[in-house]
Amino acid sequence: MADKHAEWNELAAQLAVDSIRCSTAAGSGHPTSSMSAAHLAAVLFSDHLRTDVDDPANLGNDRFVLSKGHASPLFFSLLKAIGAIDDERLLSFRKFDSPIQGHPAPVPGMPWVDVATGSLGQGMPIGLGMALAMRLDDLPGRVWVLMGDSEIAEGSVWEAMANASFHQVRNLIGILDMNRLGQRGPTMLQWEGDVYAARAESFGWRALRVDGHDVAAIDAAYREAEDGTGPTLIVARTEKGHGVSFLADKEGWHGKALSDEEAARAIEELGGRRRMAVTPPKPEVRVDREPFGAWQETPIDLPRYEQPEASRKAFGDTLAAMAARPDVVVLDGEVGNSTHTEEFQKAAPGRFFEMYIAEQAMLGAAVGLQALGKNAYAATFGAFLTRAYDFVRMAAISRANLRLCGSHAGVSIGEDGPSQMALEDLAMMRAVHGSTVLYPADANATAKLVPQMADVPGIVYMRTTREKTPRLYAPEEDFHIGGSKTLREGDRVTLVSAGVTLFEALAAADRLAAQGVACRVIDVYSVKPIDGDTLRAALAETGLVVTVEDHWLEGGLGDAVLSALAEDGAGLAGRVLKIGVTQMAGSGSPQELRDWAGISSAAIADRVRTLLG
Ligand SMILES: Cc1ncc(C[n+]2csc(CCOP(=O)(O)OP(=O)(O)O)c2C)c(N)n1
Repeated sequence: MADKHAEWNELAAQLAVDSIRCSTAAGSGHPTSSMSAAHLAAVLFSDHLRTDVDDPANLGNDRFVLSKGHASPLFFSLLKAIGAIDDERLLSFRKFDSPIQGHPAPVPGMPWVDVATGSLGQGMPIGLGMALAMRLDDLPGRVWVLMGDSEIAEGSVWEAMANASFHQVRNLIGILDMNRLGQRGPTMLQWEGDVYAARAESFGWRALRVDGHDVAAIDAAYREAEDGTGPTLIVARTEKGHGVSFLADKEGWHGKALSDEEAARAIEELGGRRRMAVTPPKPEVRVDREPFGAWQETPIDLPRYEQPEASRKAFGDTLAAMAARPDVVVLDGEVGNSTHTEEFQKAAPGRFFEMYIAEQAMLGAAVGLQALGKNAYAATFGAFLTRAYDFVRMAAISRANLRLCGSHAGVSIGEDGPSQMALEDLAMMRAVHGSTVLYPADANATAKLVPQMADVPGIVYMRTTREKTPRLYAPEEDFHIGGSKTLREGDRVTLVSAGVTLFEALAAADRLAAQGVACRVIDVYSVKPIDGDTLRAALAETGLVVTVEDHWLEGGLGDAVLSALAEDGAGLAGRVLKIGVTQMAGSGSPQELRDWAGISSAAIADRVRTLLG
């Protein structure tokens, strides 16, 4: 055992030295945040984390999530120690075009990273999703999440911890690197480990307290945490910059690389460079990941609608039909009877996760589930997805595949008033890199699009409507991402809309037709990618495009249309008018509110008549 201890201590020193070397070479980075966790990481990667470095995709591997992503020098030094990368690669840290980026991300050349981190407070929700995925697949793996002590002020950590104990997750282990300091100085609780432990226990976790530089104590805590009795938080008292006299527990060193001269002194104090290599324990099982789209051909018995129905209900019904696909899992934020994910819950209760009113934990868990091969749909009111937007942003950096649904769009939700109205959701989801944004108008269009969401890479968002809308399309009608439907063929003006306001646009076209104004009406159910060819042709042929949406004018459907018209610099001539919500709504009936907002058929027809003189 003494040999083991010496080996772990040597490895910890090497990790500290390499963290200094790579950050000094880069001229930036977080060496002291890495050094505090060097012993914790050395013991974990030498003897506890069961992973095959040559087979990082193996679903049987344990998972390590560096929630304090700024400690990337430590992580990349670990990758060097286990033979995943060489020293030259390590020293490419933060250089242009290197996969060894400022914070870990699953970029090409970096298959040992499952998810991007660096926005603090995300690792625990993601780890929870991974742990749930392992349970679904009956895998014996564990998930280890390394967090900072300033980081743990994030509410998302506690959302996930409450959900982990509620969902009786047994294979999730948090390691709290309690080094007393944050970015600009001391943390709220500094070294009050008992308080962290008591908080964890009150959230239904087991808490273990250790000296985070005592390898024997760390090893013992890991062994205890591995017994599978419940989620465990290891509260490890550490020193930031440990092992170097002028760094240890000193303020003012966060996020600072050492100069060459300081690095030389620090490395000398740490006992110089080492060339240790370790092999982590092998995973118990080897399980292949299914290739992307493996379940695409599964026959799905789609619902068919003959009567008016709400698109949110069609979303839920279609999800229930998709339970036939074993890869599909669904999460909801305690509004399943509003979003209608409850239909999936009835069909496949074991693959439904009620995350309660914890939208950040819900989206983080969805990212973790998809990282281990699940096809995760998550839903809540569109308005409440805004509070988890940072998770969506980071999911894009993770190259995650997420299927999101926001119900209760626009002023059309009616009486509940503005706190429940999604009026920013199209803008926020359009702005996500590589995203797809869908906004079907009727139940049959919804039923056709929900399954397609499952097999598009990246983040796919569907906006649904609260109220029932008329049946516009036959169940046989085909819809595809990037497509549109031209519902009226007029040549004086083009009305472009989607979702609930499409019906107002159609009614406006009827009013105008009665006065001899022939309108073209286009349903852009695919807001991103949008059918630019059809829109450009419409502007060229009618000279006037009017967009109508139940969303703020900024960033929504109208701006999507404008972008498409401007896309190829074709020098199109014509006029464009955007109609959307511009005033803060109150309560009222859906139709009253659409009239008031100026997005009803009468208002649209008036605006068009004025424009046409
Ligand atoms: C959500 C979020 N807010 C702020 C930051 C900027 N930031 C990076 S590291 C850091 C301090 C983290 O302190 P701690 O969690 O104690 O980790 P340590 O570096 O001390 O180990 C801050 C505020 C961030 N990355 N993410």
